Formats: sequence, structure tokens, C-alpha cells
Amino acid sequence: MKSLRRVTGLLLLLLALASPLRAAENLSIFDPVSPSGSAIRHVFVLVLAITGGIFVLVEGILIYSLVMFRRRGTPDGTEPPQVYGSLPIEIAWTVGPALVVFVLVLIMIRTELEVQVDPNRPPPGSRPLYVTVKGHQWWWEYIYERNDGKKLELITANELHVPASDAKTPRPVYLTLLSVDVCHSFWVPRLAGKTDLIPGRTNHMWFQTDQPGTYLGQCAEYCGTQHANMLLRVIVDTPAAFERWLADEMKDAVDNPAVRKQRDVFLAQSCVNCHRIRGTPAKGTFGPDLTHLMSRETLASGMVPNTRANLRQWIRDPQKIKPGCLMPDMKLSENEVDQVLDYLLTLR
Ligand code: HEC
Ligand SMILES: [Cu+2]
Repeated sequence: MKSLRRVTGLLLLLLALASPLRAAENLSIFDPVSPSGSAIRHVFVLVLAITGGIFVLVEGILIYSLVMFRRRGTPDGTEPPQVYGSLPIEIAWTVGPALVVFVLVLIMIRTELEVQVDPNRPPPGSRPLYVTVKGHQWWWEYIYERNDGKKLELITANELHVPASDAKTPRPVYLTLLSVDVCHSFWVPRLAGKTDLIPGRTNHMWFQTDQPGTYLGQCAEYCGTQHANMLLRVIVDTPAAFERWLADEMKDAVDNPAVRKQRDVFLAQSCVNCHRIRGTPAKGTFGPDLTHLMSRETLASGMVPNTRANLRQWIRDPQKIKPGCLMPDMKLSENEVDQVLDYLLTLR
């Protein structure tokens, strides 16, 4: 009884996860918004249909045989007539499965070709975006590489902004995946299949969508204590909004006279050894770039909303929010926390 309840619970959970109704936290591979996402759903449904058909056929014959050829009034000890060896049957059950496997192989090859594309050959008429993604324990670094052939030097973290395609211009996004420590995996189910980030190896993936919105995902390769909180947010902007975002992000942090004292308190801490704020002496690269921290909706790779209260708590002791994360408790005084907070809040 207990196990039955557990099984139904699990089924309901799976249904809930697959349901397109969970729009806000939609992580369903059944609701893709990109070509490779659709290819993956398609292959899933097709393979399920083929194998499901085979299952029904085989189990059907089995049940039919059990019922039709059950013992019926034969005197004890006598067996029904036995059949040994049949060339046609042997051929049928060798060739049949071989054909099924062959069809499955063809389907897989076609899907592979759809999912893997050459980043050096974007479709004609498209405006591709190239971003290098670096996996860190337990956050994501994004380095915007090129935009219309121009070299960019834009580094941000945790929230990946990309443009949506419109009817005229496809905007494919090509990701180069690297890891600075252990294996991670980039998985935003509605946009594309998962691709691993492996130390010492360069992987590629791509996606493209015409539907602006926020798409959630998650590191899909166990990478240590805070793996479960290494969340992904891909924000697909309209082309105009993306250009605005990009222009803002490209700027250095403004030198705001109103918080110069607070900035100096920040710069006097060892925060600068781990964090970069462009336009200031803070040049650390171990932690996320904070140049436009307040343009992000969340903190610590999607863990908590980027509110004043959460940011303050983070500066006071990040280990309370994300235990085990690689930013230590900096043990600032309450006054220092407030000053650093006031400065960080101006990094729009
Ligand atoms: C030893 C290196 C190190 C030091 C020193 C350090 N940090 Fe961090 N910081 C990190 C790492 C690593 C992360 C990412 C943690 C995670 O999400 O797992 C981080 C995350 C952050 C974030 C969240 C960024 C985001 O995009 O979500 C803020 C804000 C931040 N640190 C501020 C500070 C401040 C302020 C100080 C100084 C008081 C400081 N850090 C000192 C390593 C450091
Ligand atoms: Cu990870």
C-alpha cells in the first residue's frame, strides 16, 4: 500500500515536471522553444513510439499465447506436439530487430546533425552571438566573444542575456564550453540538450529562439557541495532590449561621487582579489565580475533574488546562504557591511 502510494506520488511528480502549465519554472523538455530542443523532443517521442509499439506487440503475442495455449483437459503427463527449428521464424526474428536497430540509428544520426552545428558556418543572413561559458564551482562565467565580427571584452556572470530571433534575422547563439575546475554540464531543457564542460577540453553547443523570456536550467553534472544550487538563467531579450543591455554592460562602472567613501571601504577589503569591477582597481578573477551586479535579478547563480536584504546577508556571510561556497565569510563589521552594500547597490 505504502509503495503504491510512493509510485503514484512519483508519477504525479513526473507529470507535474513535464506539464507545460508550470510556465514560471518550466524545465520541460516537452516544451522546447529552439530547433535543437524540438529535435530532441521529436527523437524522444519517435523512439518511444517505436519501442512502445514493439512492447505492445511482444507482450500481446505473449498474453495471447498464454491464454490460447494454456493446459486444457490434456491428460496428465502428455505434452502438446513440440515444434523444433523453423528457418522462416529464425530469419524473421533476426532480420526484424536488425531493421529496427537500423532505423533507430538513422534517426539518431539525423538528430545529431540537427543538434550539432558548426559555429564557424552560421546560416546566411543570420547575426550570430558567440559566448564562452566557463564553469566554476558553483557559478557561471560568460565571456561575450564577438558581435558582428567585432571583438568584445565583456565578462559577466550567472545570467546569460541573448537576443531573440525575429522574422527577418535569425540570431543563433554559439556557446564554447570550458571548465576551470571540475566537470559541469550546461542544461537549459527548453533551449537545448545538455553539454558537459570538461577541464582541459573545449565543447560547443548552440541554440536559437524567437521567444523572449527567461529560461531556467541547472548544472547537470555533479560538481560538489553546491552543485544543486548551480542554477542557470538564460534571458532572451528582444533584439532592441539586447542591444541596450549590451551597451550598458560594456560600460565601466560609473565613478559615483556620492559613494566614493563607500567604494574605498570596498576597495580596502580583500574582495578585490577575487572580484573585478571594471574601472576600479578591483581586478580579481576568482569570483564573479561585479561591474554591473545590480543588473542581475538573482545572486549566487540563481539562488536568491538580488534584493537589498539578500545582498547584505551575502556580504555579511555568504556561507549562511550558500554553505560551502568558495567565498569565505569576510568577517566585516556591521558598519563595513553597510558601506560595501551601499557601494555595490550603485553598480547598475
Ligand atoms: C576568496 C575569494 C573571494 C573573496 C575574498 C570575496 N569573494 Fe565574493 N564571491 C566569490 C565567489 C567564488 C563567489 C561565487 C559564489 C557562488 O555563487 O558559488 C562570490 C560571489 C559574490 C557575490 C555574488 C555575485 C553574483 O553574481 O551572484 C557578491 C555580491 C560578492 N561575492 C561580493 C563580495 C564582497 C563584497 C567581498 C568582500 C567583502 C567578496 N565578495 C569577497 C569569491 C570571493
Ligand atoms: Cu556544476
